[in-house]
Amino acid sequence: APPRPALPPYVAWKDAEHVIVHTGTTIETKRSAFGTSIITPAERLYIRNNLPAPDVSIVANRDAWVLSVEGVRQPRMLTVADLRTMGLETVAAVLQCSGNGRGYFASKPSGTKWQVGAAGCVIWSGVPVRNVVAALGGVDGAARFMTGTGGETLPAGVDPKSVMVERSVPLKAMEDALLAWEMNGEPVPHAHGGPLRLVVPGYSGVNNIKYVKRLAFTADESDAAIQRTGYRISPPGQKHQPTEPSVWEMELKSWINGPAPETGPVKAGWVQVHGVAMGATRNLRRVDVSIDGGQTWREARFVGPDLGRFAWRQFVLPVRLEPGQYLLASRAQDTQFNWQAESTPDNSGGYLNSGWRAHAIPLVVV
Ligand code: MSS
Repeated sequence: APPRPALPPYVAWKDAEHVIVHTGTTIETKRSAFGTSIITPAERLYIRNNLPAPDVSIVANRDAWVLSVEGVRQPRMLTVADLRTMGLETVAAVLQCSGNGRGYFASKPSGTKWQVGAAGCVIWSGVPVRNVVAALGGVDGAARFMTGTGGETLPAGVDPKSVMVERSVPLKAMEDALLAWEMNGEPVPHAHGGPLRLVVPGYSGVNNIKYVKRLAFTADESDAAIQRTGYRISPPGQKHQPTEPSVWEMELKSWINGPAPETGPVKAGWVQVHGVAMGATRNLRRVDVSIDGGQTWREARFVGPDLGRFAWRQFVLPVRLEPGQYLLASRAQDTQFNWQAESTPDNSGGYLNSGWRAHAIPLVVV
């Protein structure tokens, strides 16, 4: 295999030993590096940039960052300093790239071959979008979508619509959305969207706009390519059509993080099989673990605090294992009795892979 690229300068502070650098704009957490205490540290959190990140000077004076709020009765430019006076909320939420798990689709869709590590569970603090909207007189009557625009400087000589990071989500997502300036107890790192990020809990990564500079309540979805013809669920091998479903809400999903294949064989005896489970937008009811690739299942135990429906939960199942080969799998159930799918239909973008079978991992016991 060719040597992995080194961490690029804008994320030189990441924990190189615990991430996989696919390219300068796609970096994932190793399966074995998630730990068992729910929150993903910034140093291990994945990175995905559709455009090169803006210059780090944008975080020199965080309070001065300006957000334009449009599609409300009294549109206004607000600084982060203004936003800090308008409310405060904290939410634990899974941040997961739409393409997480793409590497497990049989059709080998083009794009980064993410395994499980284009995801993390982090705690955001900021002002609820609904507070800001209320302070500006409410949304414009015609609005059906909430549209966020990234603060990147666009490359010259190309149609801005073809490259800009601008995503629309259904207006109802506003209820849970935050304009966040803090992540895991620190100012949002520049690489993760500081000074200000639009956080849409329950919605896949791409909808969580970094360095957000414009928040608009719009009658139509953005006509940027990333919205119109990007991030849609299309049949394998086909181009995305603007009429196909957009990648918005995430799916019920779980996977096992340990023992991970990359840490090698384990000794016979008691093994603590552990992983994470997310309900996307719903609370979890239970998680089952299998050591025989899904032929038989046993209920695992949740570990640690329940940080709410947008976070993931840690689970464990102690098993006593003889030497041999095993195939570890997990499947989650939400409080509405939905089970995690056995497999996700293949799609051309390789999005939202949540099937338990594809995420199973081998374990060698010696
Ligand atoms: N934002 C902006 N502004 N830009 C870009 O590029 N990307 C996306 C989101 N947001 C972007 C944004 C994506 S796509 C993702 S995942 C995310 O982000 C990531 O995050 P981090 O922090 O991790 O890096 Mo896929 O669905």
